[in-house]
Amino acid sequence: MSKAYEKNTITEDGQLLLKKAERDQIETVWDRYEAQLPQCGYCEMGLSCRVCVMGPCRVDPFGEGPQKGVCGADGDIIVARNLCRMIAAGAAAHSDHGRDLVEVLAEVAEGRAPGYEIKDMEKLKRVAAEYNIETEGKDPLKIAGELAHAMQEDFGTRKKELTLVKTAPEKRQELWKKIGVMPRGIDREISETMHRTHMGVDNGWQSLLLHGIRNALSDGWGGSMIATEVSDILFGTPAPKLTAANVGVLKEDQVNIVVHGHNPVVSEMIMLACQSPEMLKLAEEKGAKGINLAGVCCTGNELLMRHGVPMAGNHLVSELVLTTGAVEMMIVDYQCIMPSMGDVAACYHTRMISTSDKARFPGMTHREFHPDNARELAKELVTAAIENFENRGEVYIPVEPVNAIGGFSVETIVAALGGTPQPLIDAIAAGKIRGAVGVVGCNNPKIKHDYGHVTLTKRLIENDILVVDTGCAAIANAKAGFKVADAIEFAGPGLKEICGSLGIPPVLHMGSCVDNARILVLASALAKAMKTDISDLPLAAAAPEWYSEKAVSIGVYTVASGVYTVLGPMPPITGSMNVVRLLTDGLNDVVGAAFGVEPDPEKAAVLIRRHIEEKRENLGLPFMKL
Ligand code: BF8
Ligand code: SF4
Repeated sequence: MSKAYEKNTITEDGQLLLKKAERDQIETVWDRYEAQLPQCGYCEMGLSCRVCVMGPCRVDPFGEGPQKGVCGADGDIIVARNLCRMIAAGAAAHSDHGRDLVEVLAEVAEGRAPGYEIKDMEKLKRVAAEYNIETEGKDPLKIAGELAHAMQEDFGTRKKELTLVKTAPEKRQELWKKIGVMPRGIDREISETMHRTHMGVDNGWQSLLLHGIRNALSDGWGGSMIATEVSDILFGTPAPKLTAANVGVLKEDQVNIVVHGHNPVVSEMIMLACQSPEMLKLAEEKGAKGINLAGVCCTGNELLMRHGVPMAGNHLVSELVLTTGAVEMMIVDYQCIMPSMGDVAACYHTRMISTSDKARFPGMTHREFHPDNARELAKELVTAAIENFENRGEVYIPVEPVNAIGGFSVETIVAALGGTPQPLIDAIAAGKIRGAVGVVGCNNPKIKHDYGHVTLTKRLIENDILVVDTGCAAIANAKAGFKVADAIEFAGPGLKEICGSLGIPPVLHMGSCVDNARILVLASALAKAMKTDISDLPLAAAAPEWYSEKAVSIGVYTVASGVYTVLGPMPPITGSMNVVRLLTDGLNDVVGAAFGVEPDPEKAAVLIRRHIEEKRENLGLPFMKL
């Protein structure tokens, strides 16, 4: 174990590869973070504005310098505007990803997407029914076409409200209507945020933030939910699968291909190509024992959930995965792919391929995937990766992989419980499980890599709180060994008993970041079964190491759905005490939940436990005072 790198990451593979990176003179995200210090205080507080060219402006937080921008906007307005723009960008990222899937579904319906098909017929019919599409005796491709069309309308402006919003508990829907945040078209809310935050439009910090909530809801109950549902329809609804995590999943004697990004449209085709006998034969001819596909970040989570494809690492180690020298090819789509990746790869034999018409990167070869060429292009790329095997130099894979189980869709969780959420509710009522928490989100060099996720998760499960996770948090917890049946040894006695009897780990991998929609569906199912609202349940969420605009959108729709959410890093809002008070307290009176901010996961665990016990007390369940 390397002492010098312990301050950056708790992971053994991360520490050892950081040492290797230093030896190879590779600059990493941590080096660049340090070079940026001290970061701009105005920006950190949300008090700088470059919305127009009368600026850029800043408001002095100490009251000595300017208190208003050139246009007259004060700190409250500037902070609220900046936050809303973060929500819009995050909602756009998730929702545009959803749109890409809907477009593939439409192409499948037209027979123009060779290699793609409808994998989950039951889900196709169930989701179609939500859209009031008649399915009885109808050809599945016709249903798929009509569903794709109806979903496309959700993106536009033809409806008063998004279709899937009606799957939320009724009380929640009524509340959203009452306070005027019922999301309409997905694109419409994003576009309206950009309009409202233009100079001289919405200058009420409260009304801005209220629209920010509506925009975020259009992501959670719209774009992200559509992304998840259509991914399940096209690629199958996940069920528990054995897999493995950390850089040790790379294989010295095989061709290693790593997929990085978010959209399964590309990675699923790569996986199929990797499995084809023709490709396996070619790999053998080139002296490799096989083709090993691994994931990084959320496209990795998508493959892990559905096929058990192993996970090489999460966001902050994406550069380090390349320093193993073992990766023949990395294929990326979009989101969270550092623009430095091409530079790192240039020091090894790794070939870097970008695939999305909307995402280019320095040092990568651009090979664009579209539904009509995806199958053939995937084969071409895998062939090129195999041919690159002989160009390998030194290989350094310093750790053994950790086993994990992934693939807990709501469907499989409910099935494991015997077809209804009732046993889970009974366990919560009896106090064997005190509550459930979604630990989600990214890595961020401001927090020691994986420390936030792993520490918080450990404290929660040892206090009988069930953890569900997604995104980079889920990868961190897989690497920490929390996702095997034996991990019940880390759990408190009640959680251990329940998970032990069901044969499931105490930490359930629910997928990628768009799959936070699955957590909404689960929370909604619990609330409906208990005939109450989500905000009454002993639930919470946490994003201990978040960094991205997507995470801001997720946080806001989670709180707006009634779930207390604790953030690790502070969002850029401290320049306005009005905004801080609203988000951390005032929202309780508006949506029945608010944010907490606590970078220390030990303290975050206490905040969450206290919240859960309070909710239990309110429900008349046995509770303990903390
Ligand atoms: O969508 S958790 S670092 S990879 S943003 Fe990105 Fe954050 Fe990872 Fe996935 Ni989500
Ligand atoms: Fe400055 Fe106002 Fe323009 Fe922002 S919108 S840059 S505060 S003048």
